[in-house]
Amino acid sequence: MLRVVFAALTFLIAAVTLVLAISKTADPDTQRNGSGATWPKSPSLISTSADPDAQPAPKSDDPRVSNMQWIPGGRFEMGALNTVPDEFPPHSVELEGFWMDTTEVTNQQFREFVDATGYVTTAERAPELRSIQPDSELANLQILPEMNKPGSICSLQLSSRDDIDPQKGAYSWWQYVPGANWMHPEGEASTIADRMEHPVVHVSWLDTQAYCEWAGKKLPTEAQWEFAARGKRSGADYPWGDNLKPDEKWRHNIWQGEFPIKDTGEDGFTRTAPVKSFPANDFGLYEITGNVWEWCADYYQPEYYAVSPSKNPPGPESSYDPQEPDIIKRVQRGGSFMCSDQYCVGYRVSARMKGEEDTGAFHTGFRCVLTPDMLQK
Ligand SMILES: [Ca+2]
Ligand SMILES: [Ca+2]
Repeated sequence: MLRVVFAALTFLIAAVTLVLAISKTADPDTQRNGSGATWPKSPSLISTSADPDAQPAPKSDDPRVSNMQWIPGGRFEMGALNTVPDEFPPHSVELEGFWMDTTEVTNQQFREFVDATGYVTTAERAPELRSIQPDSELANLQILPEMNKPGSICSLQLSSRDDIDPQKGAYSWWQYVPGANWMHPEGEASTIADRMEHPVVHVSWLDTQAYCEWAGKKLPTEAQWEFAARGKRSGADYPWGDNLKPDEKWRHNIWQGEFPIKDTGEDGFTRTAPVKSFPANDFGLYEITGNVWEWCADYYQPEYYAVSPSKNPPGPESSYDPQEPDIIKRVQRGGSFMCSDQYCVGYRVSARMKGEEDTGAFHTGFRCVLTPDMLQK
């Protein structure tokens, strides 16, 4: 029995490496302004051809679509210039229409799934290495005995910058917490009793597959996710446009204040927010950015955009993260309440993240899609 601690550490490394990637590639003069993150623009982005009136949703009595939004097919420019290398190159993608969950999957919905199936999430099981590439030498690693307990990854509350150990870096605040899981988001003493309409967290990609099988849905491809998040605003930084804080109002749940010392909660929340706390995007999707990261179906490869097919791209056939080639990773999108303009800026609609597929965290959840071919006949 091996795994979770190592998985936790690799997840954290992924977060740190994204930050490093941004710091290396972004021009500080154009990365931010006083009101938040403003990024160089991709020139000549084509307009999305998505038009709800042009492609109405197929008529269906299927109950699964009752809490979903129809995302009409269309063509859009996926990716971005001058941001993080794995968002390059911007490329034209054409998608067929699909339905997407109106909100992130909530604790209430996940409770119904667990009650119906008895499913036990990876965070509740004994640690085990499940996301190692075949034939990797890492398969022989052993987890430290003191860490060999069920649990998941949480961010600790720091009291000052002095709490950051230069040797440990991000590990100063990200830690593996025994007993943390979807029912106990901050550890054994915490509860979701008053958070049933919050997004479920601490779910691994493997957990999402079990949920999808029960719900008769599937995870979005990365292309479906970005198309849906952009709405009809091709080329914009955020689902609503290019201004992070239009009319001085926060439009999604992210981090305000000095990261990672003090989240002022100016947007109303310092942890997860109940779904539908912020305005929906053009397609009627709530919290598509911010609140919690959302798992996608795709394996992660940083250079996939250079070879991606233009129509309904399914993602690469295998995982390859050059920074950790032995680890099998899947894509995450949209950023979370932990994202700051001083840090990962993962709430941009083109921003990509990666996670070990058997590892969740207290800021990671998901939402599902349904395609017309999946409708009940
Ligand atoms: Ca917040
Ligand atoms: Ca989200």
